[in-house]
Amino acid sequence: MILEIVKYPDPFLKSEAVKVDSVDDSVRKLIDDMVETMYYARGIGLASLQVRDPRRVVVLDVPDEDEKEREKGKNLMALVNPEIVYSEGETIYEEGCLSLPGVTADVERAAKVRVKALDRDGKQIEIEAEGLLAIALQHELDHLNGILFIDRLSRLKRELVKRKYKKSLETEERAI
Ligand code: GNR
Ligand code: NI
Repeated sequence: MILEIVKYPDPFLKSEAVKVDSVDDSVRKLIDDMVETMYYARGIGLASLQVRDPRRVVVLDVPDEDEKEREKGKNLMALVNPEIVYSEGETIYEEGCLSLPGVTADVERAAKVRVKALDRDGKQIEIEAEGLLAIALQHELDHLNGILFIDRLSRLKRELVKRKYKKSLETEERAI
């Protein structure tokens, strides 16, 4: 089932997602719906708060750098209760977000991360990532703590991006 994506400035995006007690069928249903919604929206990742669900779940399918056409499902992962256990280095990447369509900005993050989580069977897993996957993991884990990529910008930059976003919403309304 395709779910509606919550858009900024909806206050739900600022809430803190809650830990999942056990990975049961209802969590697997949420994962499946989030995967379907992520592909429908052409995102590389999606966090539960973006579909108005408070449970700590993220899904990702980040294409390989040498991948020309996106191969659906190739790098698909679902993470329950994900936590960053180690990070190193710095990198800057131009990020976007399905909850703030139409705007992007350069965001500074760790270059490498190790993430601990549960998979869809409730099994403990650990992922080591660099490149775009490391960036997307940090972007999605931020969402679970109510943090958007614009919150990682300087105040001036953030105000500029917010103004641009609000302007694009207004023109979108006028076009209808
Ligand atoms: O689809 C997405 N692309 C993206 C590009 C650069 C950095 C992060 C992302 S995540 C985003 C999907 C999304 O909003 N996930 O929360
Ligand atoms: Ni996002």
